[in-house]
Amino acid sequence: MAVALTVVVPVKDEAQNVGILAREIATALAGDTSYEVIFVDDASTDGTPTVLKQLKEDMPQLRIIRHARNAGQSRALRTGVSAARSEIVATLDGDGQNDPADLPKLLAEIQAGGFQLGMVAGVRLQRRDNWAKRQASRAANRVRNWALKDGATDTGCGLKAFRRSAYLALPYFDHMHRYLITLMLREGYKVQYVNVSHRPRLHGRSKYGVWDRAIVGITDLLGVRWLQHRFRGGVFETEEL
Ligand SMILES: Nc1nc2c(ncn2[C@@H]2O[C@H](COP(=O)(O)OP(=O)(O)O)[C@@H](O)[C@H]2O)c(=O)[nH]1
Ligand SMILES: [Mg+2]
Repeated sequence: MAVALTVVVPVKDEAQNVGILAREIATALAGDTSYEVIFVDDASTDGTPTVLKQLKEDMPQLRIIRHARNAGQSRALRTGVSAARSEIVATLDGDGQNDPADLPKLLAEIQAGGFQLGMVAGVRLQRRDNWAKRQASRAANRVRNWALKDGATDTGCGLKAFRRSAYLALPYFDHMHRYLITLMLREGYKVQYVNVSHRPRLHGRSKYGVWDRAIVGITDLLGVRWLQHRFRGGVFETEEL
């Protein structure tokens, strides 16, 4: 069965968050849109699998895919996008910090755009993270923008909508989910931005620390810069009939 939209949610140890989030997604998309929701459980060690299984009993749109071992957020996203039954895919974080009520806005934008619009990216106007994370993120963004010059202001926002085929053609590497905007632009796609809300994490803890993120961040920046240079610009091809 084909659907108009697939919502992909990567989760690692979010037992207390997934139930609330799944219901919020269903509320946000109730109406005309045919959709499915794929939770990609990245080998959680808490009660996440049990909660998801229970949810599925009264949410027929729900699909659960489980990694046999922990493989990270980028890999979980790719697993979900690969499994999606629609060309338009939206993503959001599994901890409830992104508000599913923003999904219809992103969906409307990506549907209204032509095939050259690769992605609609959420921009969190007011971050609801602690002070240390906000400062670290601000500093990281400055370095990132200096190195990549792609105009992205909030690359870390989990709320995004894109074309499945465009996403699956991007080069894959661990942590690539932080560079999706850059990678889309590199292929010659346009990226549009939509302001979205952000909420505090209600349950569980963040999976990323400030320092581990900074260290892999430097290697990633160098790698992504290299990728930007080793490219001749996007090509949209036509077939002679
Ligand atoms: N699949 C998967 N998801 C992860 C992993 N680490 C974090 N996530 C998910 O990615 C989202 C963002 O992570 P979070 O810890 O909230 O990061 P923060 O908001 O930047 O503090 C949440 O939905 C997490 O459950 C991981 O190793 N694998
Ligand atoms: Mg979070």
